[in-house]
Amino acid sequence: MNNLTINAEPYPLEFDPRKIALLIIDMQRDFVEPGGFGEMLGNDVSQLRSTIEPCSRVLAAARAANIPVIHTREGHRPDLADAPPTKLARGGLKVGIGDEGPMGRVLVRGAHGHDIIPELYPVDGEPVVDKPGKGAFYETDLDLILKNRGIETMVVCGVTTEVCVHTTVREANDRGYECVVLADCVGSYFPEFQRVALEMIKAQGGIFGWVSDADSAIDALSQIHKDAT
Ligand code: TIU
Repeated sequence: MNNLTINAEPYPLEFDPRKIALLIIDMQRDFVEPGGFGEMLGNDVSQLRSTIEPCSRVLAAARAANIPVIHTREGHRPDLADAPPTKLARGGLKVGIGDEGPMGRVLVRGAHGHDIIPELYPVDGEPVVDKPGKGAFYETDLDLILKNRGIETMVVCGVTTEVCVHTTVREANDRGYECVVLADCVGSYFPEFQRVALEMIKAQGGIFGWVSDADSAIDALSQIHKDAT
């Protein structure tokens, strides 16, 4: 099958439909529901909830196009051995990482709050990458998973735009992947950070990626014929 394009900024992104994946970053209760890590940090988590509907439409389009879908979750082992002491201490939180919160232990694997929200829950065959850091490549097998599937381009959704999405897209860019971040499918607790974070990605000719939106991505994905992947 011929290459396709996604309408994006700073210019349309051409991709090989056999080499594209959807990456959904940290759409966990801990970030998008009250009582989780995001709220413990002092944030209004309702700021992120507008991402859920467009994300779920892109997820459905990716599944229909039969392209790989990979989910990530930020969090730690129950013994916290993979959590840097500096991260545990950061912010001097009353209820912080590893402590018991309304949704179980905050940002700990296996806790209710750590899991992905039901609206975007992975199905069989969609890898879930558990990451101890903000970047999805740091101390994970994401790069191996992508290489094994021949992935070169990623459509990126998730939270938060200026933290885990930015860190991951920067890491991906340095490894030679091309990322297109969907503006309405990524969210920040801070409207100003959302705006500037997206500007930063696409500035300077797309210094570390592209920016598009759910409808444009769905348009492009809908052109992928199921049997071509
Ligand atoms: N606090 C914040 O904005 N984000 C995080 O701590 N993690 C992610 O972005 N997933």
